[in-house]
Amino acid sequence: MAKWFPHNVSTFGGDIDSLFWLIFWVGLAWFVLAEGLILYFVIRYRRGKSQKAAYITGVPWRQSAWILVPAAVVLVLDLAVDAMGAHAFEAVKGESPQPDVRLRLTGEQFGWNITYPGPDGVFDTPDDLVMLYEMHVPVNKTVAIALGSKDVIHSFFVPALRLKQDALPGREIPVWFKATEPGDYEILCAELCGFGHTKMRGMLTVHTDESYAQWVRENWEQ
Ligand SMILES: [Cu+2]
Repeated sequence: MAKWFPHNVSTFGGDIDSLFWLIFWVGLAWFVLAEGLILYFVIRYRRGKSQKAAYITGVPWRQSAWILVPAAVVLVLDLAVDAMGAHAFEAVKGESPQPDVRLRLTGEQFGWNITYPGPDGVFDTPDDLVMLYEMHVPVNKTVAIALGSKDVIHSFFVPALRLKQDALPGREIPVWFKATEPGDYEILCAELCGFGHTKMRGMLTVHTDESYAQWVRENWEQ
């Protein structure tokens, strides 16, 4: 069933997938139980000669239990999922590891602007390199992204990295990842942002160390 997902190529992707399956199985178990009970009651208490419909006047606590007990169980399961997901949350949204590559990513109707600080390592200097739709990173290196938006809310989504983060105008949100396999992976916008939303796609190229060095040589130095 894990074949539903694109192949995971990020260090925290496994944690995200485990969390997905945990929520999936808990949800499925409740779905089967609830629908099963409905079916059982429909058949067991169907109209027949032997039974008369009861008029329920209400016995507050005994009947409330039908709501309160499942609500308590749902709450306990919810807190359990939170507790089991804390590790994944900490990995993705907590303190990011020391970055090897830093870049700025700005969503715009309808594209992704990717800015590299260039050879001097400082943003907003003449040697910055700005690319549209193309992100190049080395494999097994920590990439730190300062994510923003020029206009409306977008959402940076790379399914293969199990990484999705809204991009908000007027705010810079830190995002990080470490890709574990070289290849080309699709970048999508996961927030309906206007007429060209579906065309707001880019490509993340994860290079081997040598091919990243070559890409830097060919693109950073004039
Ligand atoms: Cu968008």
